[in-house]
Amino acid sequence: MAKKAKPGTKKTAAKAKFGKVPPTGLVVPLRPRNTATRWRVDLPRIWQCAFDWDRQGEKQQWQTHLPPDLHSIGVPGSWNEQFQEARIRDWMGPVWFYQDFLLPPVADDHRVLLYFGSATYRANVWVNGLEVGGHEGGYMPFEFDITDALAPAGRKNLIAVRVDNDLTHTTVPQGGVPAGLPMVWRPNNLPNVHYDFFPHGGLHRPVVLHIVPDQSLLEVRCYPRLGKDGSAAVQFDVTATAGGKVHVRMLDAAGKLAGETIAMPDEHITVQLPKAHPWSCEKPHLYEVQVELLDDSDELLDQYVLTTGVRDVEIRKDGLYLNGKKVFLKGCGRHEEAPIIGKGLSEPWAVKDIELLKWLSANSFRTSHYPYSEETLDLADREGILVIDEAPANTMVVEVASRETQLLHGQMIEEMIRRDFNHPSVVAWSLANESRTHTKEGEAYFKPLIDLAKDLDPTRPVTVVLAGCMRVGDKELVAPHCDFISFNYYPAWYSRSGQLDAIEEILPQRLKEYHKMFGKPVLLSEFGADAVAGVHRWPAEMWSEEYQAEVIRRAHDCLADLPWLMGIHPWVLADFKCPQDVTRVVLNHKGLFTRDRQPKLAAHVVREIWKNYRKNG
Ligand code: BDP
Repeated sequence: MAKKAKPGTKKTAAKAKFGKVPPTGLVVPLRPRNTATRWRVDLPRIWQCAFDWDRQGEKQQWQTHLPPDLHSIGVPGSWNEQFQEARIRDWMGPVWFYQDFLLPPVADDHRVLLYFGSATYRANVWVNGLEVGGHEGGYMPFEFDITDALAPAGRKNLIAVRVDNDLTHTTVPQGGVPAGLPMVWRPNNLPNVHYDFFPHGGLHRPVVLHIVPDQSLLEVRCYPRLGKDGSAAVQFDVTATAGGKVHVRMLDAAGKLAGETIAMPDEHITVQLPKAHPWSCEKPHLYEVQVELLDDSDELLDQYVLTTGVRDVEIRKDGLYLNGKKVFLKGCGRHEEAPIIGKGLSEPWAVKDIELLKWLSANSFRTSHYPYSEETLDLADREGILVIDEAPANTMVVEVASRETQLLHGQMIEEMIRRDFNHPSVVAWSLANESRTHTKEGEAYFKPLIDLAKDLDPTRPVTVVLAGCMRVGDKELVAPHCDFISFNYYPAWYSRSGQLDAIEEILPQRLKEYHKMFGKPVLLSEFGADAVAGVHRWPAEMWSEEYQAEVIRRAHDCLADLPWLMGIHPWVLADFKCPQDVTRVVLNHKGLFTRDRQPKLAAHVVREIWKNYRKNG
């Protein structure tokens, strides 16, 4: 007999736009490296590009016939700041990139992969006119096997890439979301995104040929576990295009063999380290991991080399513990961007930003509001800086998102976790910043994403950053599913503007409320004030360096004794470019440093405070 539906069930079912988000099992490309079996060939860093203003490029065969109006463009880099035209600065549509290359000699039993560190926001790629693939999402690597599209030896190959930065209600992040909807705080932004950073577009990370053997390794994941007796066991998940024996060697920082194992296909791979050197902020010890795929006669099929660290991370009631020791997070949110290059990778800028954090005595940062380059994470590994790795989802207005958006968001989380899994510096996953987390629909959107992240990585805590400033009296429905609370809050700036006393009066109060409500440690993941460098006012006034410094000093004073406070991250490390809007003077000026990385007064104040602040957690 058919069951009778309970009253109201039908309505709820019809409304259920979001659902479970299973892992897709996608493969994130291994970063191209030279090894005994692999060859990385970097492509030239000046490309040609054409702006597809009418979006007719594909119809007009731009994949094979280069349009007449070509510009030179630096890659990695964004198109927005390399030219003198406002139309190019603000363009969020398709742009075609061209590069040609001659192939070096490639052995018959090797494949040629074309690898992109990232393309913002989506890319379609042709080689010699043949479409080889596409990718959506602006901050993750992707690669295509182009072996069958290549020209005969000695002839030039042409790469054509259509990069499109057009964002809609259903992309991640969203764009063009109409005014009037909740969280669309800056409806007049130009370009039309409602979040607070410039939507740079382009080929933002290296483009590389990776020549790999036919039978090759696809993915390597390390799960370290520290023993109580000073030993460690590192379990490896290795996938390859074909089964074979796997030989894993771990070398310590001095290059000495620390442990090794050989496993048959489908066997568990575990390397025992009798005397482990744990990775920590003070001693960021890294192991080199050499993974080899062998055939039946022990001939080497493929080799991949990476670095990792051995450490335990855990959230307890009162904060984050690394190797059993409490660590108070001092650091900042950041943006991976700089003048002219925009969001293009620049190793000197990456080094400088880590250097600034160390100069401040910081021990951490959040990759607000998208995953950063692997080069940046390597630096964090090497310098002992803890990272909260954030998916590229900012201010998600779930009301206009679709089920496809949720699945796409899930895919981006999966890519981030798979790409960054082996970095010891990454201690937590943040799945989004300031989104709709206090409605039933928001919960239906986020809870499956949290489940997905925990399923993909049971070893790290998961958070979704909450927009504290907007929510007095609202009930957070996503917070109970998170391992710790990340809370952005701007007293004396967005609320009670100009009133420094607001810091002492409402900041600890609000944090205490959240701690009481959820019983979890709380990270103050953003707070602060804009200061235009060179503007001075005493008594301190908004927009002056003194006001910003006072906001930050007072916050540290009044939060010093909250035992469950997990950390303090003033927003933001350096000023960064924003869309045009009446609330922004070209840049967001909440940086402790200017956009060209010179300290404001607040940087000196923070440096003084952090030297001794909550050293024991
Ligand atoms: C927070 C956002 C951040 C903004 C910051 C601000 O998380 O992206 O840049 O406010 O307004 O709400 O400065």
